[in-house]
Amino acid sequence: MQHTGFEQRLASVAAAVEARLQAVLADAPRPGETERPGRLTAAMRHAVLAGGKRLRPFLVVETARLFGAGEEIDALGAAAALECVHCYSLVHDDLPSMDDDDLRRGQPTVHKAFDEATAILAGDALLTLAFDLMADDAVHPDPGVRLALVRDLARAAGLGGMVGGQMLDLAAEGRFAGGAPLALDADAVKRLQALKTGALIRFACEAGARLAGAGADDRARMVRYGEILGLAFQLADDLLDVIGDAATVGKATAKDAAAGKGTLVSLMGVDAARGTLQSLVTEAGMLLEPYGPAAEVLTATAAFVATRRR
Ligand code: GRG
Repeated sequence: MQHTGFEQRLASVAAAVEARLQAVLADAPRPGETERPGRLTAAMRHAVLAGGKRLRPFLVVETARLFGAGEEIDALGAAAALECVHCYSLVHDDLPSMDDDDLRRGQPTVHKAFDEATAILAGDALLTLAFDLMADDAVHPDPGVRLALVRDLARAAGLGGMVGGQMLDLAAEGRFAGGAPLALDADAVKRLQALKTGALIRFACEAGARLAGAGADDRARMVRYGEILGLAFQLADDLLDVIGDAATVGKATAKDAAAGKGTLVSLMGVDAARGTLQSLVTEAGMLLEPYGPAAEVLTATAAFVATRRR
């Protein structure tokens, strides 16, 4: 697939998901709500609508498309739900007690633009809104499918997923052991990252397949594709921290080295990391081969993730 074709498709799904997020984050209460505190809604909008690549929603939509999801399925609704979880994680990750960042997507972080208490609540409310959206009748006519998505999202986001990974990450920085960073080996770093960033990406790929009613073999293939993509995503993120500049990346860089944090890039070096990224893209392509041209967009996604600049 041509690079421009891919970019157009990414931009078009991003615009569609953004319109959906804008609608669910309107000032007016949703059915079943009586009131929406204005400051909290504004902070949630700041967290969600200030740009972002919308990679995870894109994966939901494109994997659903690959397996032929029909009109009766609202993949965009499921995608918007997942993006709410992602945005909540960024808001909480930026808090003074976590990464203490002032800049995200080139904008002030939520606790800077508002205040810390509002940022905590905005994150909490985005997380719960995500499950509201995922459980919506419109997402899939079969309640069993919706329930499976809610369960899988909870697992990907929680103790054995992203939140657990964040805890391991803080521990690796030496936050709970008297201050010295832990010297993790590559395997330990990979396990940490599979939870912290990998779990949501993997969920995105499986969710699209589940929405479209793909069989167990296809779902397993999408899970593996999601794992490869998650690894590549994190490796690229670590590379950007070393070689990117804050203006392009949209957030502070060189933070890992400053925190004395071991990453795959610090363990293997920049050149080996680039080589590994290339191998991951090749592996993703091989995995998608059985689907032919229909999967070109997912192959292009792997290349995009590996070479991204922001
Ligand atoms: C605080 C519960 C909790 C979890 C935080 C995801 C996460 C866990 C922290 C984010 C810190 C970070 C920079 C991780 C590296 C990978 C990552 C998630 C980058 C941001 O995701 P992108 O690049 O962001 O998809 P955009 O802005 O494009 O949505």
